[in-house]
Amino acid sequence: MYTKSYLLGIFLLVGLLIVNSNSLSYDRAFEAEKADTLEEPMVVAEEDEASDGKYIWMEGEPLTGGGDKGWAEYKLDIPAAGTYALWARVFVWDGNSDSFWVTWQPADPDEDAQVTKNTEYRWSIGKKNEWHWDRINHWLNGGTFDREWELPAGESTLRIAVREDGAKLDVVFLTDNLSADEADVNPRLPGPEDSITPVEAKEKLTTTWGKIKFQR
Ligand SMILES: [Ca+2]
Ligand SMILES: [Ca+2]
Repeated sequence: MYTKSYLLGIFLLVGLLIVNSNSLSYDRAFEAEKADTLEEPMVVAEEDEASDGKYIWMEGEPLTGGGDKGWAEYKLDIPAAGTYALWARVFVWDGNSDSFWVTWQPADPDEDAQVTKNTEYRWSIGKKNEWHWDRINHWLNGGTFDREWELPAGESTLRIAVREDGAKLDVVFLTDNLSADEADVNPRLPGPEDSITPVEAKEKLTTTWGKIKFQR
């Protein structure tokens, strides 16, 4: 009898974890140009193909060098401690305009990547000459890998800084879906669901516990 109820307990616990991991889903999209702070020479520019007709960049022509000046900073409220990924809608011309620096505190330290040139924070964008969604990665000297951030609940600070001029940033999409498959993650443009107050994920946990207790 003891073994039976013990197994039942394990079964219910596993069930709870599965239900709960499914319910704890959060994403949010926001316009890059609606930064809390925009430091020149990163500026807002207009283009019909950009979401809301605007994007941000350090102005630059194809095939030129230049950059490492200016940044955008976003204060983001994280609803629940967890692991998060970022996607962004971007346009880059070529190999001379296809990267940014990205730091997200408190997961990342308060480090100015434009000064330190730390490759941990270097984001390389592969697809050229076309507006597209790109998973924010780090371009290390040994290869390029998708990034994930372990964040506590509460305020966080995301900084996307110019590394090469001419790279355009339109929309940022924050998600706890860590899949590398764009179709699975389905990054999207900002909509009415992107309220300033984050979704309270804890309510679903309470409901799940209540149901399991009732079944017993
Ligand atoms: Ca450039
Ligand atoms: Ca935009």
